Amino acid sequence: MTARILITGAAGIVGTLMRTRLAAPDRTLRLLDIAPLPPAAEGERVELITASVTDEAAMEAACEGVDAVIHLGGHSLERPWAEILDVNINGTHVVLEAARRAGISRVVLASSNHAVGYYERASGEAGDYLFPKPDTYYGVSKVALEALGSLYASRYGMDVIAIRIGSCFEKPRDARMLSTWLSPDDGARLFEACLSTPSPGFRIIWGVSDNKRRWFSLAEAEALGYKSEDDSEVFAAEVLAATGEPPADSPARVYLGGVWCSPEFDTAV
Ligand code: 15L
Repeated sequence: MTARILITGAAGIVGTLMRTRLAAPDRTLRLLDIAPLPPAAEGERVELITASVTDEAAMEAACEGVDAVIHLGGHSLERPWAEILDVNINGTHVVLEAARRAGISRVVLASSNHAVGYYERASGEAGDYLFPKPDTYYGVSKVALEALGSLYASRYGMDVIAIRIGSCFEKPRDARMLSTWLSPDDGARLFEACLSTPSPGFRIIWGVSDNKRRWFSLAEAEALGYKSEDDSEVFAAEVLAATGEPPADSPARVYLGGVWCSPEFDTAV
């Protein structure tokens, strides 16, 4: 059991879903975010830090006495290039460098399906280690995050796992998410596997539940000990009745990244 885990971006959607699920009696979660974090509940073993992942001194202090880092921090949606560069790309460097200086050997990085969003679904199951094909600046930042993770693993011998997360929400929200959904409980199972698997070196894995409509490989995640127990199919009727299926030729249906591949996601115009 990893005793003290630093979670960046802990006030975000995934961070919030993981806060209760990664809690354990013999573990302290050090939660860091620039946004306000709900105070500790009765008996909850958490330490709360308000800081940006781009703040080198704050990140160095946050890494003291930590056994592993789960880096979820950064913009989770498309933003103008300067913001992505600063928070997502530079911020990931700051986090990895702070972890290295503190002697932390295990880092789990939140990558995204948008690192490879322009792959067409028609090309078959998306394997592990798919070559980058980002759909946005956000997607580019996730490719950079993976590259930084690889560098820190190769150069410093750290164990770094980048998870290309599909869609981690309480429930799938549209037809695409019936394929890309990572249930919160499976998310916790996946993070636990990433924290405990012995000497993984550098890996890129998919973060997805074993959905009947799944597009992404589970092989590399399962090789680390992950076993999904959820399937979005239980929500299929409800989701399709509420949102329907987009037309077959729309980006939402053609690409792994869905609507992120449409012109309205171009922040340069
Ligand atoms: C992501 O990477 C986003 O952070 C999240 O908000 C979702 O949009 C998700 O991808 C997705 O593709 O569903």
